[in-house]
Parts: sequence; C-alpha cells; structure tokens
Amino acid sequence: MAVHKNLIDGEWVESAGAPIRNVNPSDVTDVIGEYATADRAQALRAIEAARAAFPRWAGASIQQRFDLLDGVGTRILARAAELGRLLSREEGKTLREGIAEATRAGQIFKFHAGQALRAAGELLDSPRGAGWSVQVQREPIGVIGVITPWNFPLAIPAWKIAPALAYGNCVVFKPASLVPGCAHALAEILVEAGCPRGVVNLVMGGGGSVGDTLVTAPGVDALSFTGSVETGRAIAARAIGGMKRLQLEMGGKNPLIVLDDADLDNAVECAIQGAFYSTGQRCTATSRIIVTPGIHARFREALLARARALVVGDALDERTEMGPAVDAGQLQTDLDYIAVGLKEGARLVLGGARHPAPREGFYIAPTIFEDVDNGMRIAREEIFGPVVSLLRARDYEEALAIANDTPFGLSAGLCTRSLKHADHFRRHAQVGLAMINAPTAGVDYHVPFGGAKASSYGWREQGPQAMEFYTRIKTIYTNANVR
Ligand code: UN1
Repeated sequence: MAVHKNLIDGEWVESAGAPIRNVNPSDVTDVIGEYATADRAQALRAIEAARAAFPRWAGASIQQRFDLLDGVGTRILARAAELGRLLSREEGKTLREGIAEATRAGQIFKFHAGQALRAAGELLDSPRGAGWSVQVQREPIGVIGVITPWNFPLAIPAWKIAPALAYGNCVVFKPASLVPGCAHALAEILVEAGCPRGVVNLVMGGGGSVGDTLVTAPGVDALSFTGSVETGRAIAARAIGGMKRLQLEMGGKNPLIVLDDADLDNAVECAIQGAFYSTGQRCTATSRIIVTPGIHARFREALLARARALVVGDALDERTEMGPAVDAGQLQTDLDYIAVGLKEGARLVLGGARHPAPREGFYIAPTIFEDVDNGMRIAREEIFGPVVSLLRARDYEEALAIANDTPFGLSAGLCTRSLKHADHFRRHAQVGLAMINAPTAGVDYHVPFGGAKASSYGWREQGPQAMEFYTRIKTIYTNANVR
C-alpha cells in the first residue's frame, strides 16, 4: 500500500517513522490507507520552510490571497460528495454530516477569501493638532502552528488555515492521527490551487513529537488548537515560555433547558440532534437536558420514542442517523462513564452498552440517564459520546442556575415560547454560544465561535473576528507639518 506523504516546503516527503494505518470505525476490516508520520527533525524543517516563505506571503497582494482561498473553496465544494465520504469513512459521522462538513469547509475558504480583501485599518486625527494623523494597521503574526482534533477533520482545519492565510501568515498543520485522510486531501487541494511552497506544511504525526515541536520551537509565533482541556492546558503551560500567542478551543458540558411552554417537537429535535448527532462527539454536544415539571412527562416520553428509533449503523449507509464511536479508546471512555453513572445512582433509561451491528466497528447505543444530579461526574465531566443526562428543575430560574453550574461555558440552549425567558437567557447564560429554540451544536461559518470559562482560552475563532488572533496591531504616527 502506498504511503501518503507529508508536505514540507512544497515537497511530498517520506515517512520518518512507522506510518499511521487509517481504519474505518464503522468496519475495522476496511483500511483507508497508510499515512506518513513526521518526527521532530521533519517538524523543525516544516517550521523553517514556513519561516522562509513568510516574507513573500505576507507581502502577497490581497488579490493573490483571495485567489488562493477562493480556489481552494471552489475545489472543496466541487468535490464535497467525495470528501464527505472520505470524512465519514475515517471518522464515522454519517454521510449526510460528512458531506455537510465538507461543504462547510468550502464555504469557510470562500468566506475568508473575501475577508482577505476587506482587511482594513483605521485612520484617526491626533489630539496633537492639525497635520498629525494616527493609523492603526493590522499585520500578520508569522508562522502559525495549527493543531486539530479528529471530530471535524475538514471544518476545523479550514477555519484555522483559511484565516491564517487570508491575513498573510504561514502554517504548519498537525492533524489528529485518527483522521489523516482529510488532512492529506486538504493539503493536496491547497497545492493544486497554487499555494506557494512553504506557505502551508502538513506534518502528520504524534502529539508528543510533532505537536510538542510546534508548541516549543521558537520559529512558531502562535498556536491555534482545538482538543481536550487536558491537552490544551499542557500546551499552554509549555508554550508560554516561548511567549507564543495562543488560541485554545476545548471541552463543553452543554445544557439544553426545556421549559413548560416549549414547542415539544422542536425541543425533542434539538435534544436528539445535540446529544446524538455526530455520535455526541462534538464539544458543542448537548450532555445535560434540564426540564421543568409541566412538560417533563411529555418531553421524556417523546424523547425516548425518538431516541429508540434512531438508526445506528455504518456511517456510509444512507439510512444511518448515528455512526460509531471514532475508535476503541473513545468507545471505552463512553462505556466507562456509563458505569460511573450507574454507580453514582443515575437511572439508565436507554442504551448503556455497545450497539449490535452487522460489521465489526465501535458501535454504541444512544444512551439516556435520568434522576441525574448536577453534582454527579456524568453531569460534570465531558464524555464526548452519545450519553445524555436528564435533570429536573422547578422553574426557569433553577434551570438556569443548574445550566451555569459547570466549569465549562461553550454552548447552552433554551427551548421556550417566552420572550422574557429567552431575553434573560441570552444575557445570563455563561457561555460563548447561546442557542434559543436551536440545538447546542451546529454553528454557522460567518460568525465567531468560542466559549467562556474552561471551554476556551484566547481569541475567538471564525467570522470577521478571526482577524484578531491572526494579526497584530501596529500604530503609526505621521506628522505632516514638515517643510
Ligand atoms: C459545531 O457544533 O458545528 O470540536 C462545531 C468541536 C467544536 C466545533 C463544533 N470545536 O466540536
């Protein structure tokens, strides 16, 4: 089997270590391919290549940057069905979700193509008087280390790489080792679209070697990371010695509040999508559903009926609504947390075990606990699987207090017809994303993304605000009163 190579300084380079075997989580007999692993020396070469390419890319015209990003977007959109299929095959989300994500990645590149044209500064008068002016201008940072997770193998690399390039930075990209296929395809598309050598480098490989090199090497100016809180903390601690700029997107324990006056069908759909789509493997997934007494019985019954009917199966089967866990490790984590929930006294009302399947894969049943107290570990720690807890609250005020009682603060949802409660919620939910009559997961590509508390650290991603992380400000004073 040919090994897919890393991209360093415009060249496809041989694996330094044993290649990654990319296996389909829906069917472990299906090997997607073998992918090169870089070592520290190759990662350092990639950083040097990005440094060497930086002055030219920082000086490229906004038309050149627009053309590259727009061309990448066009190529991704033209191949969305094929890329979505590759994504579903290696990650396990359903084909519909895979194709939607590929499409989103294309749209993100198109959006940031436009942003390259719009990057603007400010021109101010000066208190010093006539003839003086002050400009506030944005400049690229330099070399960005992009470290991405397995759960959005196209969208997350897109929403980091596209703005990095739009504002004139160069990139060294280390994808999660579970999803090298999408990363490699994206690197190929960048090359085809005319990305100059060294501007984007792909270094697939381990966190301890390649990741740590990006985090500690002086040649990297900034790191954009999405992944677990634990890894994010470790990266921050190691990177701060080098005074690197950091953007860390980490976990969630996202609540969905369902009030007595909610539209029942919509509330159930929000809960199902938030808790079980993408097999619950999203930092925006709903993991706590907080319900008030007047709707509790009806909501519980409708939720259970819909969850029981969910079609769990091979991600590539068009009927599938929920694919497998991404790998054996994540499946075991899910099962371990289910055991923890039972031990803590929560009542299992659905699932709680592996899901029977025709193929050998990491299938798990949609799982619902009730009688959950917000102090239990299953209500406090991120599971990253299709496991959701039902909690009770007396009224909106108590529900909001429970929703906010968490170390995380990424997303929170409220289902209600009350304008009063919706307005209060959008002001007082301690999160970066407040969703009203909408699932906690699933975000648009033209607006900022990020959280509060332990969920995020540093600048916002996405939307026009992405510019803040990927640029630094220069203030220029001009005195025109000279003869
Ligand atoms: C979404 O819900 O559409 O890793 C995006 C994650 C998030 C992205 C969620 N950074 O799950």
